[in-house]
Amino acid sequence: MDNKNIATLLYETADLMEINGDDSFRIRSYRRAGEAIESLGDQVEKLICEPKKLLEVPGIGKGMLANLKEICEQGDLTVRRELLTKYRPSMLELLKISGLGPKTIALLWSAFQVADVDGVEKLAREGKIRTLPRMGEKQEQKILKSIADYKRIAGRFLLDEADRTAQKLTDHLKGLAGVEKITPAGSLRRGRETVGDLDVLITGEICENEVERQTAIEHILKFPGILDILAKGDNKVSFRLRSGMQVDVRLLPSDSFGAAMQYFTGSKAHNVTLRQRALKMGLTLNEYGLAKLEGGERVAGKTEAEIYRKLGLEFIPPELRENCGEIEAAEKGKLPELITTRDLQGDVHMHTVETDGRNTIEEMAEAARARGYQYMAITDHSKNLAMANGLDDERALAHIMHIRETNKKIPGIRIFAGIEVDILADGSLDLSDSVLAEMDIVIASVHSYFNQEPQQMTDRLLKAVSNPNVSIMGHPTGRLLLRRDAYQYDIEAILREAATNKVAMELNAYPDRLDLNDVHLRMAKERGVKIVINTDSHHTSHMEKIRYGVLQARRAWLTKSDVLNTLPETEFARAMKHA
Ligand code: DGT
Ligand code: CA
Ligand code: CA
Ligand code: ZN
Repeated sequence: MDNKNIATLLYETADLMEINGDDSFRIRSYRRAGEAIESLGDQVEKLICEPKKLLEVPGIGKGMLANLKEICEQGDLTVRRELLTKYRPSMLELLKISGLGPKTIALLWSAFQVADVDGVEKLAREGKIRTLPRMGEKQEQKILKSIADYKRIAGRFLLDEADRTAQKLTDHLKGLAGVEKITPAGSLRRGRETVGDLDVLITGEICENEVERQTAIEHILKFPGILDILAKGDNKVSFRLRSGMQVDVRLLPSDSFGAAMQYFTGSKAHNVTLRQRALKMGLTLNEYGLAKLEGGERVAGKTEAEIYRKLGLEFIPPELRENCGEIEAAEKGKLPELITTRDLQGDVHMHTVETDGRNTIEEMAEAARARGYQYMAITDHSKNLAMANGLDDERALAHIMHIRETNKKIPGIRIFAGIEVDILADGSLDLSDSVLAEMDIVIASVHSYFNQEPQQMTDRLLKAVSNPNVSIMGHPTGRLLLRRDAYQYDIEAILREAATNKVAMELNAYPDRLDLNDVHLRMAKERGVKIVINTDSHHTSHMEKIRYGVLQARRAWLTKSDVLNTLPETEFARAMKHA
């Protein structure tokens, strides 16, 4: 079990103990241990044989160590299991709903013996929750909204988690003789921002006959972390992982692999339109191939490219397959030449130990150089973000000096001096204009007062975008995928102002942001606003997440010329100064 799953187990245990009214000191010790393990560099599973090292971690004492041993050996904790027999496992799901804490859940349980999402929703609709102490109509409405939000996102996963799982599964399958290709399909291949279930296709000799396919399926089912098997057939197996993610694996003969890839990559809407097109041409398209309606002779199926060609279309990259005009464009030979990761010359939003990053300027620069970038920027936080130890004017100036010195010391990459400056509640910026003017790059971001009225938020952002020092709007809608909605404002108005002032919009590639989204990126492009794709790295290991940003840019039909950090160093530097 990895650290994240162990931490989740500890948090859940703490929540269940709170529902049970246990000692608050004990509850806190579980939460502290969970937090410590989440931020641990090494895996607990490995450290467990060196208990001394674990005991050095703040928040882990002898008692907790015994718990960790139990988790590593048994996959669960006795306390948690016992509490779950006293209460209901569905309470763990209720805890995921924002606004429903352990205390409220305990109250609902003792008053109504209700402990599941649908049950609570029914109580709220019937106006029964307002009869409880410290509850009212307002709380009831809030709970209903939270439940609606929860139902919308439940069972979906961030792109990088799906990607990691696909990678682990691929590694697991590689060992099997007779497997040739293992490819993720579905929403992951299309680069959607979140993934419902993981679709994986396998081909190779082992898929050619029933006996061997069964051998392969038995091997697949040895994948660690499988919680339960949902379906098992002749050429397909579905299972659920402990993380909650569902995985569908299909085993296919190589002569129909292209057709299966096309079908299972989707999207459904794209496939439906494509099939209608085939019918008009006297052809049928399904997961086995493209064939003539009359007589059934097969005309394509081995590769996707062949299928699109036979349908009179350019090859459509998976990211565009959403039935949003791509088929018409492919017919006319007018698909855009989509941006690729190789086009990017730099990553210009990063944090260091000076604020809330984990690495030094040198370490970040070396990691960026190793990726082959021409340039990068250090953009630490400003003082309004006190939690992150943000910079005031004086420290910001000293930091610029430090960045410039490091730039001289490290050859082979240009390190720009930048800042991610907070946009304060009234739209003014958190540092003096004279300090901002010293920067090569100024990213302006909202990190507070997310709930302003749309008009107030629009005015606030307009003011920030019209500050002549601002080069880029950071993570422009502030959403956190599966956690927090975008803040509301008139994005049209901001894009108009940004176009006038030559301020670029960020596409923040961090997988829980992916902000701007595809729709807004297309809007920006249409209005002549340039994009900068950044990782917002707080650690050298985050820089690879740039590819999720590129996937999102591709889904928005962006080309190299839409994205500023494809420019060579000097031109990019000029663009950041609106020159
Ligand atoms: P997800 O899992 O919600 O993130 O989204 P997808 O796109 O991965 O959807 P999924 O897993 O239900 O199905 C994978 C692909 O299989 C989908 O993109 C297109 C194809 N597919 C599924 N159901 C149908 C269908 O009823 N008709 C057609 N033409 N294709 C389908
Ligand atoms: Ca899927
Ligand atoms: Ca699926
Ligand atoms: Zn930020």
